[in-house]
Amino acid sequence: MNHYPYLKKQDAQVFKAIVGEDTRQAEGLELIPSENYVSRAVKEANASSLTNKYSEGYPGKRYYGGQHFTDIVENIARERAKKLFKAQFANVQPHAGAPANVAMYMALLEPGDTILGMDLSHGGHLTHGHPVTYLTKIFRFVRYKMKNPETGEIDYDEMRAVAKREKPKILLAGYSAYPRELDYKTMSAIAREVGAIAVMDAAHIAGLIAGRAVKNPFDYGFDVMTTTTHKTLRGPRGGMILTRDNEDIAKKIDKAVFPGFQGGPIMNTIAAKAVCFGEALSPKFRTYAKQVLKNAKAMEKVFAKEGVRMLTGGTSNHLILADVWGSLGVSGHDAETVLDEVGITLNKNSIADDTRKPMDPSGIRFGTPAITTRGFGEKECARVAELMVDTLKNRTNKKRLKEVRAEIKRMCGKRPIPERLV
Ligand code: DSN
Repeated sequence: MNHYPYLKKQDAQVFKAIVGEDTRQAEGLELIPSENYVSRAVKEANASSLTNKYSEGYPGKRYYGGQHFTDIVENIARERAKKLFKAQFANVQPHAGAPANVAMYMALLEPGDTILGMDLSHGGHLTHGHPVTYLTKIFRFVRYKMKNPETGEIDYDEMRAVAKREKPKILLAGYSAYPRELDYKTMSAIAREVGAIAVMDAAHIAGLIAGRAVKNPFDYGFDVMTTTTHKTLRGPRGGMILTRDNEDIAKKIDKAVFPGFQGGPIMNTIAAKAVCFGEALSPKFRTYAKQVLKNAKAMEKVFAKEGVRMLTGGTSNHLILADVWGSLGVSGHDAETVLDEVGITLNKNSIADDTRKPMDPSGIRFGTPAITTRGFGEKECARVAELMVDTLKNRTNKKRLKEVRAEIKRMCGKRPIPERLV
């Protein structure tokens, strides 16, 4: 079926590339843990006439006329987001996760202030203070790490000592490559002891929090949560900032997002966020979020049986970080390439204190949000994990790679990407 009749007639080049991507997604397995498939309803909202509208400001307080329907849409998104995450305030305008973090820093800090966050090589994110970002020219970042990469245990005594010494204004939880839960209660207590604001970057696990499959940092005294909306939350590419109950903080965040940092909100995306939040409020989404975790556990079991080292010993969330260089003698880059060849998409990833370079590190990172949306259960996920190890062990055997590719295509055929999610 041709979903793009006008595009096909008008612009054959772009049409061809988009259809190519549609086919790639349909016939391959998406294991990048920060990706997912949105519903047809989310796509329709995202492709709507709202893309034509400028709406600087917030509902009821805009700088341009014609805002009757944009106000309705943004208010729906805000109300649903608050309910999902148990927050009193929501700003749904950040264009993505990194802009959400930048706006949050701008709202809560002065230049030169200190942030205590997780080290990138131990699972943190670039915006948590990696030297390659411009943020490090403005703010001072200090880091905490895992005490033991084999268990994932964080040294909270050390975190407390660093917080007392460095006096951060923000104590930042959250990560993009850490497979365990953090101790929000202890982190929140440390933040209070040093007068810092406790912020969670929930970009990766927002859907798991919304689906009640993991803990909600707001239940443990966190003040602010930033997130993306397109990962486990299964919405359009975008960001959001939630404030638990402090109106003063919420006002500062609104001002920092607009006019402080961004221009006009992307209103078609905000409509798609509203639709996604509506889906995430459904009981079916809770079942989905729990299944994401069960599926990751099923993959963990296979990797453990095959003797592949997993950072932190396994997973308690949606992702696994495997040391393929240490265990199978294949680098992260080469693993990513050969798995791509058989139709499994994931990403190379540095592991804690990696001795290899970021573009060819020791690890791979993969997860179950997208294949769970596709309807895969534990048995199928275990089979996918077996095929991954098989592929990595037989990476020079072209005949075997072809057989694996064929099996993956068959699996995808049995589980097409769904149009309806609730
Ligand atoms: N690119 C995202 C991820 O894959 O985790 C983080 O920004």
